[in-house]
Amino acid sequence: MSTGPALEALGWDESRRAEVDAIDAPGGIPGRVVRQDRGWVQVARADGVHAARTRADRVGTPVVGDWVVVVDDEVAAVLERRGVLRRADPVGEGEQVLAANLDRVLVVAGLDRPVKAGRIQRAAAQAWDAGAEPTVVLTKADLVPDAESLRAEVAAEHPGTDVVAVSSRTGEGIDELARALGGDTVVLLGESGAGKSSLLNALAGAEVALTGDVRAFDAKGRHTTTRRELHLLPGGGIVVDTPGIRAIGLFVDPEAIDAAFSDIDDLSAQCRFNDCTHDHEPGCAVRAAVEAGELSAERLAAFGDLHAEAEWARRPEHERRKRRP
Ligand SMILES: Nc1nc2c(ncn2[C@@H]2O[C@H](COP(=O)(O)OP(=O)(O)OP(=O)(O)O)[C@@H](O)[C@H]2O)c(=O)[nH]1
Ligand SMILES: [Mg+2]
Ligand SMILES: [Zn+2]
Repeated sequence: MSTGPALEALGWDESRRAEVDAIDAPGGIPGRVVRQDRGWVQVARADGVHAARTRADRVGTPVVGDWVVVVDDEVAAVLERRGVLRRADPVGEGEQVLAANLDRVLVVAGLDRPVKAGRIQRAAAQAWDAGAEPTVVLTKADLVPDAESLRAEVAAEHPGTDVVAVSSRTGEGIDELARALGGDTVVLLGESGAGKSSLLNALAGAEVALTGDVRAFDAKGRHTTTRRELHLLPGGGIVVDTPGIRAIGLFVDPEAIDAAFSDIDDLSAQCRFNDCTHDHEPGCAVRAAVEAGELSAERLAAFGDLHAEAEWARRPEHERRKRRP
């Protein structure tokens, strides 16, 4: 079975070999899912990209980023997921897994429109939940007179989260970002028209993804990118482009929200009660910070709202039907 440099470029980690060896699949070929369809996946392997069937009763639903073992053009096994990006299932109950084995989430927002704090907070919580680190990427820096001061403003609004400003048009900030990504597997999240696919192309130095005219989706609500797909950058680095989604229902562990609001989490260590809800308890260090003007009341409210939403999403369907929060 060949692995070698081709698999390493896909993010292969030698520690996975034991996992592959433990699978009883003679002639099994390891590879990484780059695209998923109903009943099929496209798998990048040492010998190129090949389609493989997936039978839900045997292997569940492999997602983009999964490592799989293929036998006779069929997925025989999915290797252990080291973290998944997920959301509340938009149709059914519980969670929907979007991608697996990610190192970093790029939260993409265009500077051609107001940067919405809520989007960044939600995506940051999703990132930590996936075991990945969030980086906010403000695109279209070429469209504003002072991108650096906008970047600094957003960074101040989201303590503990890296924020960079780039232009896919002029190339500003792209090389630095590419270097920071190294050989990581990253996923691009952000609303339609934010410039995710343009960023992918800029990082790749080639037109690997279709990009769209902003006016097209303003008028029709259309998305240029219609599926999640994993791309390899020529200089290393693995990027999963996604379609912009209008709103996501959060499905994360509470700790992921705490990680996205590390400033509040740090303060709460000084609250008098260790189960303080920062709502009415005496000796609350978080509310004290709001009163002292050190923490914005909006940020504290957003923190509470996300916790409530995440808790709600985890309740069983019959309970959720009774009452909305
Ligand atoms: N001026 C400028 N325009 C940009 C930049 N990045 C993207 N755009 C433009 O923004 C529009 C949307 O870009 P896309 O990359 O298609 O956006 P997307 O986030 O992939 O959108 P969806 O695929 O629909 O989710 C296109 O018209 C791009 O040319 C940039 O850095 N500067
Ligand atoms: Mg796109
Ligand atoms: Zn408190």
